[in-house]
Amino acid sequence: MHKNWWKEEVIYQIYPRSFKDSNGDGIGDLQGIISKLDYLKELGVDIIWISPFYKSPNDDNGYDISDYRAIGEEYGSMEDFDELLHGIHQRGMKLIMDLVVNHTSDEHEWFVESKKSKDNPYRDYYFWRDGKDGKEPTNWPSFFSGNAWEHDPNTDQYYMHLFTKKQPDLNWENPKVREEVYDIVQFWLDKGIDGFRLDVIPLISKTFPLASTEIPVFNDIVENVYSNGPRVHEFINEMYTRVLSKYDIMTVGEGPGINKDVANLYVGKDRGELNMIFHLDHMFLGHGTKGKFDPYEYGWKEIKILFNDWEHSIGDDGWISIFLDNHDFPRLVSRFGNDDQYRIESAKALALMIFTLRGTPCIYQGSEIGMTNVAFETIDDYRDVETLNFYKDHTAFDYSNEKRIALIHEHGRDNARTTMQWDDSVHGGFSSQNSWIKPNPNYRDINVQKAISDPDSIFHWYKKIIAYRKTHLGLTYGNFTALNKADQPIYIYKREWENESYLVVINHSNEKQSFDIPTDGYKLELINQRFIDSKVLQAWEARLYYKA
Ligand code: ISL
Ligand code: CA
Repeated sequence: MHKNWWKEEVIYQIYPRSFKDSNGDGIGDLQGIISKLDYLKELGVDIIWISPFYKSPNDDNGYDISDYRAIGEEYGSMEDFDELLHGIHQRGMKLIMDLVVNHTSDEHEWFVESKKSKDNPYRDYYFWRDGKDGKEPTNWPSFFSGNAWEHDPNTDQYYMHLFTKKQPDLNWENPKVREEVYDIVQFWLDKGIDGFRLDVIPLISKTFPLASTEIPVFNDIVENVYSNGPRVHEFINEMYTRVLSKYDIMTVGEGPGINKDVANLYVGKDRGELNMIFHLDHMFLGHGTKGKFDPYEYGWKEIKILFNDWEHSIGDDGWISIFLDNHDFPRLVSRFGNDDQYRIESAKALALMIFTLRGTPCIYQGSEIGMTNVAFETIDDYRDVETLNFYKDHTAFDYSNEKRIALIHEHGRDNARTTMQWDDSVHGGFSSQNSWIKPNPNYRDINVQKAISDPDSIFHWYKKIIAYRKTHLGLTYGNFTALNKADQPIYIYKREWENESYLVVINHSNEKQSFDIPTDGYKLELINQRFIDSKVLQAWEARLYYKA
């Protein structure tokens, strides 16, 4: 197994709009992040990934960029950015930025030009097509409701947008577009950042001719039509050769549509592409024909099989990140754990999994204190464009309003986007004023201040495991073997490296469970609750054993 720093370190994701507001406008900002760097250092994380804070009209909270070299005014200035980067480096941490180059904002100057006329020099930066029989050029569904083509009356053509209509897709076939992107990448690397998270990177190469599809299931369309296009590896490799390879940095690709069989084409160690991916297979579990708001039932059996299979396929050649939530999905304790009776126990058990499966762990802000999903009563309190579009979409979803709200409670992205809960003061210590999105009312109970003062908190458990992982390289490099059948309500696996062996035992159920895997010769190093019986696990009990 090849050694690399980015395998040994821990990533922490910040969603800047919701992390910390420094100036009372209700929006998180760079000075807010700066004021919390000591907190992150204390937690023990190494690599800070910040979701986009470039100039943007914020149709999709910054994933629609109108100027790649400017900081969004609500977030601060370039001086603030320099101060942030310096503050991170001074504390021995690293910064990776979000690179969103599958699409731009429709307010980016390239698109403003492109829209002007059919012979504008920027026309070919995007995908423009004539309609078909007075309708869209293809039947492609966008990620966020409706068709993926928007009509422009001025030139009577349609442009492609796989996300919202304010996020037109860039045409990577055009060498000028690729040059522009590499320039942007170089601009930020020359500022001294430590890498990128590449948004929807498998989508950058389209398959021609752009044609309607018969595939009924949305995720299958993503995998087979939108992702993994014929030139995707050529493009990524070109970016690597031209810029990325010249710096000691890390890259992590976000991978909708990357399945375990093609993953190593992106992250195999000799491919000259990416260091690791965030694959979304476990995140997309339960997404039915029309996506997340058309759910089907799944359970831990599917989750474990998926993790085991991925470990197998990636093998010693590639690398992935391990995470159970981010800004696009529900909170991990609400989705995979029990955010009611066993909130603390289950959040700790899931954390043990994140830090002991093979891959670089990634924590999403607030999960280190066990933040939960939110359930706003009315649609007026929701902000996410995906949620709002779904609520309005009465053609694709024949649901009552109650059903819509119930589905939003369970699956909406705003679950992860409520403001960070710093203390129990009004606004949860996030801001001195009302924020752009309401806080989760449980901030009076669940907050950082309280977590830090309680030695048994989820926060201190995270801190302990992170420190342990750093001094036990076997948890990074060791091989992985699942030891129990996937249909049992427990997850037991081994990690082995040189003469070391680690045994992880997790009860992912609300009931007691017994287990019969031998632990002879092992020492119990970490346990998330009071030890009662070596062979009986309490609800959501999690243990880490070690033997050398
Ligand atoms: O959120 C999702 C499910 O509804 C995902 O399908 C998500 O759209 C997909 O993983 C791509 O996500 C990334 O690109 C989007 C942006 O909205 C997300 O926040 C980002 O993580 C477009 O840039
Ligand atoms: Ca602010």
